[in-house]
Amino acid sequence: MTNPRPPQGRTDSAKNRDLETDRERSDGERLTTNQGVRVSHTDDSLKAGERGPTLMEDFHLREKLMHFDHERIPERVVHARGSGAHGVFRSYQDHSELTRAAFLRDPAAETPVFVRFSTVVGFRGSADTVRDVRGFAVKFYTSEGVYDLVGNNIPIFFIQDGIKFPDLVHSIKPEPHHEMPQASAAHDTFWDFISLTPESMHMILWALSDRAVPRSYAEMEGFGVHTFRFVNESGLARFVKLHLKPMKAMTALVWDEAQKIAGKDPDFNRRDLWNAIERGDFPEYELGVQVVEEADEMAFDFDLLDPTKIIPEELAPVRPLGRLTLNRNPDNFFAETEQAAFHPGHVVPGIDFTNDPLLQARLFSYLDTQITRLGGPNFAEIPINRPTCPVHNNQRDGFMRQAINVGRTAYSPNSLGRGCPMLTPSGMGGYAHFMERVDGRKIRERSASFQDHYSQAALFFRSLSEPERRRLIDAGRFELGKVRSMEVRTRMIGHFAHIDLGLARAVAAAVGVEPPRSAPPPPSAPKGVRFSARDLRRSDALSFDGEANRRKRTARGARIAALIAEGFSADDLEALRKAAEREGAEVVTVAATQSPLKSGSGGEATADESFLTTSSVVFDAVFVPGGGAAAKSLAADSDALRFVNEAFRHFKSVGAADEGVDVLHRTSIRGVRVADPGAGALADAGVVTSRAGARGDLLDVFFEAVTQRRHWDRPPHGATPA
Ligand code: HDE
Repeated sequence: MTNPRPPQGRTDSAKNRDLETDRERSDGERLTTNQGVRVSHTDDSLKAGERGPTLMEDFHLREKLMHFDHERIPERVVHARGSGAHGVFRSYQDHSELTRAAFLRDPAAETPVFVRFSTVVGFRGSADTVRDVRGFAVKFYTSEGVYDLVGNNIPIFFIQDGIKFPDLVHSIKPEPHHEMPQASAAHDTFWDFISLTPESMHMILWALSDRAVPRSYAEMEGFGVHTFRFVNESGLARFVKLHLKPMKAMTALVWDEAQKIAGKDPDFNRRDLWNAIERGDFPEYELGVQVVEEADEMAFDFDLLDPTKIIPEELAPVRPLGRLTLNRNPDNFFAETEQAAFHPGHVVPGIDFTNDPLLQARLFSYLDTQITRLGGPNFAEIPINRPTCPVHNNQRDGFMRQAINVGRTAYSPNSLGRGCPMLTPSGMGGYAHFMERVDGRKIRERSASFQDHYSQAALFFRSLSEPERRRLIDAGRFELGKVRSMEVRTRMIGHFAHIDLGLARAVAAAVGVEPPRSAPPPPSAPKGVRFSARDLRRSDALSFDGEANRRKRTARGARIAALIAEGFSADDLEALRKAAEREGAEVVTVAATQSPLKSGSGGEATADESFLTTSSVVFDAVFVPGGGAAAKSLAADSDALRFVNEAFRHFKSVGAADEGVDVLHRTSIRGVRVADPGAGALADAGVVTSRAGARGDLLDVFFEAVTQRRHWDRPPHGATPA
């Protein structure tokens, strides 16, 4: 049995990689049947005469069709659309004090990982850029067995108890009578359910925020969501919340852009992940934990077992544990990404559960679902799911069993097999569950400590910057605007009023609901708590415009479109490319066609893309080099003008050198200043121009603008058609 391949170094480009693989394959490989018999002809079936019927004895035809007829498996009931990558995890130091998990104790050890990112609602072929939660599931192949961290990019969930999960999912999936809409929450049944489920309000605000439209999986956080336990060698347990923080700053798409990308490049996030790994710009994250002592279980003004609550970082900082690096693309999507089976119950010694009722239900569901999806109980034997350490137990047989177990004894205790496989005492590495004391009556009830549904939603809203709040309100207007039932809209506005009156009024005004005049008073803080989230003014980590995220912004990985036409300035383009290379950004030339064209200095160039094959929505910035003739034709080309208008409207950096500035004059960009003839670099709201060529300060200022990614300080875009 082969275990997951160890990570390998970078290859130069996706193209080279495919060629290499094809070359390897062509090295003497012969077409055979599944039984290994060499095939001499595969284009015509065996017939009785040239125009006669096909013969049953054509074993090659029968096998080929039989296999094809059965090559689909059921997609995941949720998180069907996903993309995977291999990588490694390395602990920063020995964290024995916190946990006995070996992979967190040895900074010299590299633990292989497989990560799968996903959207939740859409079918397997749906678009990447829909408004949705993103799954962030990590499989650590540790020396002590597989540990799965099956998390999301939002630190909380819609419901507090797993028994409501089928209801939640039925409400958000396409409506059952006509199976519409695809991959979208913007329809009546979802908001009907939500408006009757106040516990979902905190999650709803996150789902309406930028978090639900990530620009890149490399620029997104991951969270374990539930409170788990870390247990150290001496049996000391602590509560932990797991975090994965990207090394890059978090970024998002704007909604108009996200919807357009869903049509122009539905694989946008998948492609971004694949390309980043191929070019060696490995996505990296820091695994960290917030730690709460067992004695402090009741010291907060929310319940640690309630999965609709965060622990604000101001109350418990995130302690960095180690670095996760994604450095190898899968070889085969189906074999690896599709067949990966994650399960929050896959834990290793040192990691344990709590009584969070959502987590407890998950511990059943994931094992159960794989039986339908992967065809039986032996899915742990599929290469992507196999531990890297040995597996010995008395589980036997079943559909698709791969292991050939030897010997007579498949039971324990036994003496005929010399007691094997033997047990490992907990002191020697065997798993032992934390001995939590449990005492209670059997009841179907929710704890009173789970009842505050609005305070943390309010904390989230007030932690956002003004532009973030505007976008959240717009998302609320969009989603509720798609809901036909006025009753549902009105109920939702009622909930929003509990969170923030301004939010409720702004959404109400757009969806025909009477804006509420006053807000219900916020719940008073429970007495005697030591750590209060309700009393926090704001929490920096919740906002993309927060201090911590702003510090991480760079231009690395940014994709810049350079618009060119016959007569463009090759010097400007070259200078742009050099500067981009220094910053780790990528320049893609775009022209009216992909036929060769001449630069101003007579050199020949062919654009990477044309206005037909690409669109400004898949770029982070646009730049127009100088060159009189080029500027003239671009200024007369409505596709070029739309390209720039759209980038402007989506708050992206727009740069232009020399005559390139004339192109900007022909666009609908208004309300920002551009450089005068003969003047050096001028930046206004992310529009960076110079009439002194694409050199020196222009490019410095342009890349400074690209580093900021979006420029929310732009004048209202009402006049910019795109
Ligand atoms: Fe999942 N979830 N979930 N979920 N979930 C699945 O398992 C489920 C929840 C998450 O890339 C399914 O193998 C229940 C929270 C991710 O393969 C299924 C409940 C969080 C993935 C399932 C939850 C998640 C899944 C579907 C409430 C964040 C994709 C296919 C009790 C912490 C993993 C499968 C991958 C997938 C059940 C809630 C994350 C049906 C019952 C909370 C990232 O078993």
